[in-house]
Amino acid sequence: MNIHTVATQPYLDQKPGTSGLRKQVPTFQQRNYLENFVQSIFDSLDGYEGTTLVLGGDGRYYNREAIQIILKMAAANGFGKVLVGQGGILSTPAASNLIRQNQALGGIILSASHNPGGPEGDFGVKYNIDNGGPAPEKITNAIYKRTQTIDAYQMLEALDLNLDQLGTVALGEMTVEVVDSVAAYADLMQSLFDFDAIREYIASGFSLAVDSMHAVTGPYASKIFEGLLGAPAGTVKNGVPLENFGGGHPDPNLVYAHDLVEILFGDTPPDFGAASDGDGDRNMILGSNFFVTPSDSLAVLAANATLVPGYKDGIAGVARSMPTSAAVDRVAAKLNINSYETPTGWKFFGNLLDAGKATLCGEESFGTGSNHVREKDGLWAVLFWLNILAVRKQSVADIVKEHWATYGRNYYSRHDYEGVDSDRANTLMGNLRDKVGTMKGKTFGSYTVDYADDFSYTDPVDNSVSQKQGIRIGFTDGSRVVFRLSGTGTQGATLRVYLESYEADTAKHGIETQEALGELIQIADEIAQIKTLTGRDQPTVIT
Ligand code: VG1
Ligand code: CO
Repeated sequence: MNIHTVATQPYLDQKPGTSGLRKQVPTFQQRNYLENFVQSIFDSLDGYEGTTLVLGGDGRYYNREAIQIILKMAAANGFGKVLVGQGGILSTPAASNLIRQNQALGGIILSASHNPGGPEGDFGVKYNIDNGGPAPEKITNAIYKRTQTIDAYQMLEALDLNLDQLGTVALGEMTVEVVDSVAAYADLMQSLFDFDAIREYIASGFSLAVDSMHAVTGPYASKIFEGLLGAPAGTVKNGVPLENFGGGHPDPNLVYAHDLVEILFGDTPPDFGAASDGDGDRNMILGSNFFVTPSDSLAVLAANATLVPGYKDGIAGVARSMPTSAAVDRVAAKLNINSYETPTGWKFFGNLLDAGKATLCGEESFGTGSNHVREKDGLWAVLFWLNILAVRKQSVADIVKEHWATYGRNYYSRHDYEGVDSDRANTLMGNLRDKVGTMKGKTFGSYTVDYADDFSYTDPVDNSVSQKQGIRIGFTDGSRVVFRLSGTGTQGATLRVYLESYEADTAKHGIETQEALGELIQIADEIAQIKTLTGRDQPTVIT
């Protein structure tokens, strides 16, 4: 065997963000850049010799090259086996499932999720641990620390493997198994949902459109919706994964998934529509002429969970990221279960899921999931909705409106200011941090501040503390404004402003969202001086 120890020098910018290390492709293509980070992952793990690793990505540009490099490094470092998705394809939830099913030590998922792909687009590397979930901060901090001092990595000299051929081959002393990217995941879905009921409902005329946005979910969606559930050919749009996602931005929201939005808000809309993001862990749910906010979606799933076979005995608890609306908290209160509030990013749900404290989790950013894996799961959420619809046989809009009538409506919107100058964004956040201590009791228009802080989270399982997770300003009527900077962007800064206001009165549930939040939007600008400091008149993206 020809194993080389290759000398290298640290790159100082390899700090993982909300979801792994994300950089522009040319950054990753710098000499030893990927190798340094991967070796730093390995160096941060204990006892990996002889263990199994799962490897795959969302199919974006540089996916295949990176997989060949990582396979040779894993072989040189003494891993026993790597399970790699066929063609290098694994959605994030499918990778999480494979890690769990195969008792792997962990997995490397190559994705920058919703960020655009292509030679000038973004690339990313995430490490997931043995529970199938994103590495917690303790590990990402250790990886980052290692990247600061790394001086060598291990590399096997070998020919590239054929990633398209299913089966097992040797790479040095390591085994590489190329596995079907979809099969195990599709089996898992069938164990959770009533596929017969959904199939019958579709056969009876219920119509749907699913947009994979030329990203990783294409093969999964085609097999599940058009194959197993018998939906007509063409139900899955943009179902072929492309290295540049067809030039699109695989972010399932009203702005970037506009093709699907036009279909669902068109003249002859189907009953149901859904879109997925780049790596398949997020989802957008639409009905005929109706948009379900992700926060409401989580609440509806929680309230209807017992209609679905996999959750028929009820849910132990729910968890939501801090900026996610409190809609699910109201469901939890009624079900008499706990609702946990965590920082942004799926890594904070892992302990709650492992400890059985939460069964369903969700984020306002179109991410929903459960204890079936340890990642958010876009197609799982779509199937959950389809199962509920097949049982209740009502429209999406009616189900959500009934939900509001029962629990009240949490009007909700996120305003993103993308590509803002980093210094200005940091000034804005710094100013807010300086202010929060003295805001309680102050009034703005018709709102009075009930609390204001920089969110800090103490994990109830391992007591680890995560600070500075976003500025929260809560008002006495339950409304909120939250400010934080994105941890997934690669250029400048993205300011995210989250707005929420609660309305109990059913007669007032029909107001347009931006109108309902109008006064709060102004107050957010007044408090944070958004327009002045960012130099922007309006957000880049409103979801
Ligand atoms: C965003 C979302 C967050 C999500 C993260 C990763 O992070 O806000 O809720 O968990 O993306 O999702 P940020 O730091 O940019 O706000 V994904 O689908 O990109 O893995
Ligand atoms: Co994603």
